[in-house]
Amino acid sequence: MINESARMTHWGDIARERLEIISMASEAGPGVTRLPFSEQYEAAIGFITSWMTAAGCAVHLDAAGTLVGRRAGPKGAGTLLIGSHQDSVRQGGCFDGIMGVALGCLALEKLAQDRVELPFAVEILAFADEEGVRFPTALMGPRALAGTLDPAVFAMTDNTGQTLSEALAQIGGNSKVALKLTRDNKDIFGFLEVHIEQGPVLESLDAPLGVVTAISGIERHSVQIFGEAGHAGTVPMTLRKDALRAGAKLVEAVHDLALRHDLRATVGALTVSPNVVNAIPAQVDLTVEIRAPNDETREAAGVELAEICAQIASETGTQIEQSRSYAQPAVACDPKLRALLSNSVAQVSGQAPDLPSGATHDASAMADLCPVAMLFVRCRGGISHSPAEYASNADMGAAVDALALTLATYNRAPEAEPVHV
Ligand code: HGY
Ligand code: MN
Ligand code: MN
Repeated sequence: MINESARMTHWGDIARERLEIISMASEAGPGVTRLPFSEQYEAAIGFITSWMTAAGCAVHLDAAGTLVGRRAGPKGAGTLLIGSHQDSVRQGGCFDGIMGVALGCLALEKLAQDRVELPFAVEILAFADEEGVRFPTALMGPRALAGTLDPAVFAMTDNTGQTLSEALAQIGGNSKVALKLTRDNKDIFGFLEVHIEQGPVLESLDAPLGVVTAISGIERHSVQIFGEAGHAGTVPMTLRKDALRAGAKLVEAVHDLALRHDLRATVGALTVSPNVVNAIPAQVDLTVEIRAPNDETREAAGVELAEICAQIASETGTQIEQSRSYAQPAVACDPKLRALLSNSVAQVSGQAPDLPSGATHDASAMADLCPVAMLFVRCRGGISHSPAEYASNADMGAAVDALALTLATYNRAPEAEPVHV
């Protein structure tokens, strides 16, 4: 359990209050469900605008649906970007993504309160779609800024048949203009993302904060298994072509694949048709997601998945179609920004553990624009993508202090490696 430190953190309390309020910008049901370009997304825009304004920023919504809060700096001094995503998974927690936006704004508020002038501009970015839950794509906002956005994504549809382009236009975005949002990387000298760890490492170290070394790569496969519908009472077991039996074999085989390659692999979504008690499943559609800090390992596992599908198809008399629908390379965090963050974290919390991120983030795509670094905040029980997700006020307050210190000391970047206290 997290032993709440005695330290009452003014900033952590404000963060809690703001996150509790914005968590109501959600569909009904357990936890937070805030999908991109939905009415919940638009409700959240109002709250985040007030946070950014309180942080002394001029606020605008860009054509990709990213809310941008800019606090100007001396002319030509360059810009440091801070941000994360405001969307959530279905029935997710109150912290994933949005906490990074809230704490970024509070760090600017703290600096203003401490009368610290920054020798550069800062932008707080609230990206619209990091989770990729509504459309079969993700990271549109950071990719627009990095100039790596694939125009084909705008034709992708959600489960109602609405295209990404239509959904974006509904909130005032514009897919054509979004393709022209590429930032000049000479002006942008870094992107910092604060994020709940979504894992148990910091809690196991009794550390409130940690600094990310690298972000795992990810690939997603869609699999369709075609069997033969039939009467559950009359078709002998030996004559069946049961799509769900093949699916069950595949779920187990994916688990074993992950153990063999020491990576993470998940069958997260699965549908059965006709999905009735007295008919043999004729078709199963499922997704396989593979993640690893090393791209070669991940890609080798992706190739092996195809062989596994072929093997199961012949064992069960079914037909299996599998294709890779999404891929994102692993990203190393920038050594200089990491050193800066580590020094601040060490000063604020007495220790600065390094750790990799198994989850992917907006920083994964921002790395195509500029150096990136991530500050992790302890996550109770390592639980995330769940209503039970929790970060303490004390830890969020420590993150605000560490982020503010990092901004204030940016120009005195340490030459040495990160300080380990
Ligand atoms: O899936 C992820 O790693 C991120 O939460 N979108
Ligand atoms: Mn997430
Ligand atoms: Mn996230």
